[in-house]
Amino acid sequence: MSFKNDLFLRAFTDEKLPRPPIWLMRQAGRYLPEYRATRGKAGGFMDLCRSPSFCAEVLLQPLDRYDLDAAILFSDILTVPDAMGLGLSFGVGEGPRFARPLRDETAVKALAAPDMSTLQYVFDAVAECKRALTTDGVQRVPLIGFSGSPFTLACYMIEGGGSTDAFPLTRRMMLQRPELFQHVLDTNVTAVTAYLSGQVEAGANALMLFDTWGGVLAPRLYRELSLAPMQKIVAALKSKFPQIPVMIFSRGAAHSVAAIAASGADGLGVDWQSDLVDARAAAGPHVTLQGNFDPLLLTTDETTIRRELAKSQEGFDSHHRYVANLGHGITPDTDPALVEVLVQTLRSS
Ligand code: 1CP
Repeated sequence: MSFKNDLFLRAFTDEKLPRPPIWLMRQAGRYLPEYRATRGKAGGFMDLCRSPSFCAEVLLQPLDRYDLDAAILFSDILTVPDAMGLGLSFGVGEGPRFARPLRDETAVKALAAPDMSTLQYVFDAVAECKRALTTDGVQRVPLIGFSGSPFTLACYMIEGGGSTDAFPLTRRMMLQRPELFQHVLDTNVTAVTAYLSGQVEAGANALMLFDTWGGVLAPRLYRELSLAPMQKIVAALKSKFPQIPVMIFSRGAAHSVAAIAASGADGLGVDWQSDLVDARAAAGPHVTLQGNFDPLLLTTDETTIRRELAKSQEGFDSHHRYVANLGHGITPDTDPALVEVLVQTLRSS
């Protein structure tokens, strides 16, 4: 495969780059009017995810507007528990809901990794996204595939949706019925390994594990119940696909940067509540760091963005093993014009 722009993949080598590559978590999404239009055409959010051609359409929208160095598959982390039969739905203006969350022993014991054919629509979306990025055999930018982490998926599967209170039902099962919780994690490890392998086979050039909720755990439990399962996945993927970079993004886990860096992952996401300089000191020089601008900056103004970007990179070598990104996903109230300011400011850094 040849790339028109492979800067993102080169950030996973020891090469000194002319500038840091840039992409933005949730770069395709509700802040873009053209995304809202496509979603309207598709029907609901899951209808969008189930249509490879609509996925490719929204994947290209941020790339056509901004000068970005990577594309991310358009899908969601909750496709995997949906394929396990938990019954995912998205109400209008609401977060995700599962009709059959894992609330008791019977439900947990019945849980099994899904047949990957139920997720064929995601692999088809990867292949279609790849086709949409490619002209005359040359791929515009690398394509990132992704999954939720076993722990983060378990949070949604047990709670039955999002939580504003650190997933109390999930943490109660984890504390009181550790063997049941472990079964959920083990099932997720098997499912996520197969799911990400399928994405690579369909054409993904790099992989990312989104561990949005690992940071609700105390450091000891984070390492045991969030990082350890991710490490199993990373080991399996690296033995099958040694050339594919794998990144871990654990939000709120600054306490464990050194452990994440030692996990075998090629890169780690730094959240907006951490410092890049501290993360580099803890991670050492051989792991790629990605982050960590506050997504809220994209709802401020040009002067604030320029000032904060300069300050947050002081004393940090952004040309070596670094991918510029936000420290969490773009929010729906983002001003698309400020995304342009951010990208252009980073381009000249
Ligand atoms: O209404 C809509 O159109 C749906 C909004 C939306 C979008 C655009 C959801 C529902 N998911 C997505 C796409 C998505 N989700 C992507 C691909 C787009 C891109 O990055 O360009 C990715 C990588 C995700 C990952 C995801 N989904 C995470 C992990 C990353 C993170 O931001 O923390 C999580 C936690 C989810 C669950 C989810 N899906 C959607 C929502 C609103 C949520 C959060 C639910 C909650 O806990 O409140």
